[in-house]
This record gives sequence, structure tokens and C-alpha cells, in this order.
Amino acid sequence: MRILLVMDVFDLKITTGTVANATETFHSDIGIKDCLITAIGKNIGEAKRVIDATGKFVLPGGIEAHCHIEQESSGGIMTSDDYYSGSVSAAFGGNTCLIPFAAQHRGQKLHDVLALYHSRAKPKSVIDYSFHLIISDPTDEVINEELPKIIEQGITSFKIYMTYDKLIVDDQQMLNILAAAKKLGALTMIHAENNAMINWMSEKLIDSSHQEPKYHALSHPRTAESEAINRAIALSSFIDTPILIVHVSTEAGARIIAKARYDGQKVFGETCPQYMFLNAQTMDLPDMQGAQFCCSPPLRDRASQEEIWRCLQNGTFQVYSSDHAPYRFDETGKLHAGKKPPFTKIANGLPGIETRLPLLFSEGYIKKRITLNHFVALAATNVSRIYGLDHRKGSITEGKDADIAIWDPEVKKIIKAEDLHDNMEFTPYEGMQITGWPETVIQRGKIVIEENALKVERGNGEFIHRKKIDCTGMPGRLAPELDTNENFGTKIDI
Ligand code: DUC
Ligand code: ZN
Ligand code: ZN
Repeated sequence: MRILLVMDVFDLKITTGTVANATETFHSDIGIKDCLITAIGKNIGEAKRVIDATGKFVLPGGIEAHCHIEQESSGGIMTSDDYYSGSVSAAFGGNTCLIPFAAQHRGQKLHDVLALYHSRAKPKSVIDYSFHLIISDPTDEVINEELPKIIEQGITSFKIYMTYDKLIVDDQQMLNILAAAKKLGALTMIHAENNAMINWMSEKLIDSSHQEPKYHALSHPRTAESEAINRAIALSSFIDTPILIVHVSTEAGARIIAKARYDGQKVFGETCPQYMFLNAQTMDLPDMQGAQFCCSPPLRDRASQEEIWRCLQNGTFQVYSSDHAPYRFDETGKLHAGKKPPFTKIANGLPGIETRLPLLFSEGYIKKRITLNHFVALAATNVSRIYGLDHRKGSITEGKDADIAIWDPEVKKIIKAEDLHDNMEFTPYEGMQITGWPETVIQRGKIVIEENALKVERGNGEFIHRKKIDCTGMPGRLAPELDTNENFGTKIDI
């Protein structure tokens, strides 16, 4: 009896908050012991430490599932954030888990790529992490020998590019990767833009001396995105394997995803804050400042912002990620090719890992465009399921990691670059007024952020082994030409 009493003492208890998951909201205390949520209810017992969350929202820690941290671009430019500053910034923005990219450049072995990214993340990340693997060189050895080992190491998602001359995979290579993903239980993320259209437009613009940053937007036409999304879906549904189209910027692209889902194909969609909160007008700022807003796909117009919002509200997009790709406004980043480079030589990407959730909370939940539960789904729960983390993360449930963000829904802030914790000197969201911010962030029961201060050492984060994608309950069928019941019994080994 005595022993039981001792065991009942929690390491931490969060009391009287409004707790929300993706499916319910309730008032309850939460008990945490040995890194896990072990009790949810009233009168749950004593704790060594108590956090009074009266008037606060107690939510699952955010999972940032698309960010570029300590990653060299295909042009050899390093992001300004390493695993320390990137993870600290993520934590201040209410996240407790990251899935950045481990990028294979051509000629590299996957084993070496992963060893490199593990060595970057392990000593520095203050929150838990995994990696998505970028595949740019799908040789037979990569497909047949290396990928199976990667999956066994708990890395169960790949990203491929349909554009960028040094990353692009052609349609046949895509089929090889998609087939491997199907066999291995991986999800393939796709950067869908038509490379030829981009190169063709870029040449025309540069040849006619239109080289300022704003022309980056014109060089990536909307149709380049929709054509590539169509093709990606055609290829993946041919072999009936799930894909996720990342950073969708257009209504046309979103409609193709919505239709494919309606038609029973295994397709997920992601969008990002920049397509909801920004538009291409800022790319015309003087003195090269427009370079700060160059990302791919590019910012669109005001009407697009509304359309992307609508597709987030109606569920076309299940994933909302920052696509944090931080390049400073200097020769280490945006202006690496000189003080006034043509738009084709400006580093591509925007920072936003810390502002992702506060922007959605304020503009989405506070302004009643989404419910609190939908906010939680987009912050954490959907990606925990899609990317195989839900055995540990993504909801406030007994037995799961005690990864929790306590939000003050009333605090008002103005976003300023100087207040953020990434290694950037600008934010594209400078001056935006925000209501609500995460004030306490807890990882596996340990306080990471409290009273605007970091409370853990570098290396506090752990690598999380992810599950394979579970296609149970997803619609979709193999193309008849591949199906032995329909193709004269021909066995085609995919
Ligand atoms: N793709 C990304 O996913 N992020 C930044 C730039 C890009 O092209
Ligand atoms: Zn991309
Ligand atoms: Zn990205």
C-alpha cells in the first residue's frame, strides 16, 4: 500500500486547464510520470511539481513536419539555422518535435547522409526529431539495397523533387521510388512543379532583362504546379501508393488533390503559412528586399490566400507546415551570388518555424476560421498519424509522451524578428499582431520553455523511430495493367 502511494506521486501535474485534442475539448488535470502522460482526470493525486493552467489551453506539443535545418541546398548554401537554433526557435513556437530533411546530393550514399544528419542533430536539438530523406540519386543500389535499411531505421518518408536541375527525378525514376516506397511502407512527399516551364519562363525573363526578385513569382507559373501535381498523382495512383504533395500554393493544385481524394486515391496535401498570410506584392520591395520573400513555389496573390485558407478549412490540406528554409539577407544566404543577383540565383526559402503555430492560432482559431480541435489536428495530430509518430505523439492521451504546450489564448504580441529565436535577422511576418502564444512547453515531462526562457540543454531531444505508413482504410487500387487479375495473369514485380 505504501509503495503504491509513493508510485502515485507524479513528477508533474498540470491543473485546471482547458485540454484539447483533435477530437475533443475537456477540463481536466494531467499527471505526468517517467516522461509519459499517466493520468487524465480530477483528483488524480499529488505531484512533485504543479503547474496551474487556469485560463490556459493545454494542447499537444506541435510537430513541425517540414523544415530545413542545417541542410545544404543543392547549390551548396547552408541554412542559417543549425539543430540548436532551429530547435530552440521551434520550441518557443510551441513545438516539441521536428521532422527536417536529410538531403542526399547526387553521388552520396544514404548511409552517409543519415550518419551526417544524426551527427548534426543529436548533440544540438533541444526537442525530439526524426528526418525525411530527400532522394536525388535513385540508383539501383539506393532503391534495392539502401532504402530498405533506411526504413528499418525508422525513417519512413522520402521527399522527391520534380524540379531543380540538381535534384529533379524524371518520371521513370519517380516510378522506381514510388514502387520502393510501396513495398517498404514509406510515404513519398513530392515537390510538384514542372521544371521545363520554370526554366523556359526564367530564360525568357532573364533574356529580356527582367531579373529583379519579383520575376521569381512569374517564373514559377501556377500551371507549373498544377501540371506536376496531376502527373505525380497519375504516377502514384498507377501503382497505388500514398503520396503527400508538399507546400501547395494554388487553388488549382488544391482542387486536383481534392478531386484525387474524392476519386479514391491515396493523396495528402500540405500548405504553409506563407501561402495564407503573404502575397507576391512584397517581392517588389526596393533594394533587393523582395529577395527576402523568394521561395518555391512562390507567393501568389491575395485571392490565392483566401483560396488556400478555404482548402485548409475544408480539409483538402491535412498538413500545415512552416517549410522553414532560413537564409539570411546577406552573402551567406539570399545574396550568396552577389549584392544584386538575378532572381534565379537568390536562395529559395522563408523562415517561419516559430511563427507557424501562433499565426494559425491567432488568424485561424481566434478569428473563428477553424475550431480549437482543428488547430490541434493541424499543429500535431494529423502529422503524427501520417508520418508514423502516433504511437508516441500527437495527442494528450494516457501512455503517450508528455509533450505539451500550454497556450495563453489572451496574450497579445507583435511579431518582430528581434524577438524570435532563429538565426535570422528578418521575418516575413514582421509587424503582424497576434493573439495567443505558447507560454510553457514540455517535452517528455521536462519543461523546455517557461517564462520566455529556455530550460534545457542542447542535446535534450531524442531521435524518434517512426512507424511505416498504415494504408488500412485508405481507398485506391492498383492499375489494371499491374493487377494479375486483370492483366492476363502477368506478374509484374513492382
Ligand atoms: N522546397 C522546399 O521544400 N523548401 C524550400 C525551397 C523548396 O524548393
Ligand atoms: Zn520543396
Ligand atoms: Zn521545404
